[in-house]
Amino acid sequence: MAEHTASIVADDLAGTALRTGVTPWPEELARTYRAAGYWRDRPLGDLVWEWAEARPHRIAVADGGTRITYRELAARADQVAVLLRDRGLGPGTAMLVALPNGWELVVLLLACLRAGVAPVMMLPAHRDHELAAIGLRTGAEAIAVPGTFRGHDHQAMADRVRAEVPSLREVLVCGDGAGGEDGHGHHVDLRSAVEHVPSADDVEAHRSRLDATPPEPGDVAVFLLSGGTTGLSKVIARTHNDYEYNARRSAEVCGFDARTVYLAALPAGHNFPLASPGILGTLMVGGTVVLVPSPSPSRVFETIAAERVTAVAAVPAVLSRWVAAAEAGDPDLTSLRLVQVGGSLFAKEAYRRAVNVLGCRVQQVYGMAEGLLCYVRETDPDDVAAATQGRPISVHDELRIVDPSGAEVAHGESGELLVRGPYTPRGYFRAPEQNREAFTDGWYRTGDLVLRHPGGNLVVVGRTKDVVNRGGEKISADEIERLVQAVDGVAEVAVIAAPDPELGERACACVVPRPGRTVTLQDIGRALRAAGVAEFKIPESLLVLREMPQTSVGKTDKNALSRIVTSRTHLA
Ligand code: AMP
Ligand code: DBH
Repeated sequence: MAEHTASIVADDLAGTALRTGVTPWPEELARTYRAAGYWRDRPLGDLVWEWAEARPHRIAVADGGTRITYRELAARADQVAVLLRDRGLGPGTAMLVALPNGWELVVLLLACLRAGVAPVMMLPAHRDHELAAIGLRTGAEAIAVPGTFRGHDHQAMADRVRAEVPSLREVLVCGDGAGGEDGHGHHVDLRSAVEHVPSADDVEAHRSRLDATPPEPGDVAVFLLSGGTTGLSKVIARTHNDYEYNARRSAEVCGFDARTVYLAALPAGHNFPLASPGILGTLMVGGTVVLVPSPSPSRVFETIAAERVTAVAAVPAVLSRWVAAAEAGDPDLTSLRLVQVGGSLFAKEAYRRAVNVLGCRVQQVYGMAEGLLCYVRETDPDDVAAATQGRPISVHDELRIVDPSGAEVAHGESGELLVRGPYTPRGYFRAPEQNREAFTDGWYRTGDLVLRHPGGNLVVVGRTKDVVNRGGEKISADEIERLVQAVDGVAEVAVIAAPDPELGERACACVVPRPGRTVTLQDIGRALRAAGVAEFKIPESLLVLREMPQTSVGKTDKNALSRIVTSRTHLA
């Protein structure tokens, strides 16, 4: 009875709850985007059955021994979507999703889209600190976690997060031991739900129930995280209209088609493997998505050979590991047509080596969860492919390259990139303060320094934003500074990027201890771990100072700190 009531409530939800945090595009631009065919006014969930009907028996998802056809995928997604609706989750609600790559994640994502629940794309590496902050920001009502993954008890963590986030009611666990044995009886057993194959009658009933109350195309389809500029992690609301275009146009630009076998090796919570073109782009064109939970070279090579993978995305740090391993061994990579690389700077030399060793096309990608996607095109000459990060996917992507005063720089000069367009949202979700800094009249300030290559592509030459780009994983310096500031014995702190041969950058904490006190890297690590901070964000080196270098206007001089740290790294 209680469940029945909940389902009625969820099915009737207007979906407006999340809209309040979303900055809409101006009407005039929205009209332009519709007229140009970018925005199709169809919820992403509608596509699931369109795909299933166009190609019911093709393999949509392959993961180890599990192979799922497009029809089975739709049936399972609906099955889980109905479970969500029965739990009171529907349009206007959000769910933190922190599952590792696997077929279950794809089913859950599509289930969310079918039910109108906005998945908040977390990473399995996130911990209490990130989950709670993002849960509060989005008002998430559910969280989906693995059971135990890489030795960490995600179920117990989900319970702790639930205690901190008042809106959070439902814990869905995709793993062994969910909902029973060990005192988590209230958890929803997601594994059984994704594994259950519904009867033909149930499939029809689920489908018509879900079709009756679809989300609005301007609603939030997916929440992505930004490593962005200042403060706590920001959330980016991507609408059905803009994200559908994002994936569809990416697939077109990258030449994905029904023969594409795409390997999701980076965590699917990232925009790159999710929709650039990634998982969504592959499903849209009838290809097959293959997933691995870790991008280790051995696992990736085995999978490429076994599934005849044709396309894969990597960040430079991961790709360099693959290239080194491929040089040392002799993996069968003959099926590979395309390796995409992006997320942080990829050196020209690394590009050349990757092309030689992998023997396939290597495509640089410059993208952001905030929207804008740039791809090198297949027709670009080799020197352009080596030295640039591509160009935007849409003629309606508007780009400005500006100097610190906001004036446009001369052609070929570098400056900060500002962007707006049909899939670049006009503000972060529920973050008016950060939006004042990061958005001007709908223009997103990327914090990236770029210039135009003579051929028209963009070259990323640096950044103005205060982040550490650790192998493509962005860490906000400001967020870590707040945490380190609270560590016992710390008087002052600045977090900077220390150059690293493997990951590009790693976080370095520069600390002035309180008088008579010492602070060690271990102290910082222990305190941040106790605060439930994700491991990848914990500073990996420490510079102890008697006083903080300051600029002439009395701010911490991070350039001076970088010089000290870089010279020390060179000595080491
Ligand atoms: P996020 O805002 O967390 O999605 O991260 C996007 C940021 O990653 C961009 O604004 C750039 O700073 C960086 N980035 C992405 N791709 C590249 C690339 N190919 N080269 C250099 N930086 C990149
Ligand atoms: O770094 C990124 O965020 C990124 C890189 C490449 C991205 O979001 C994307 C492609 O879509």
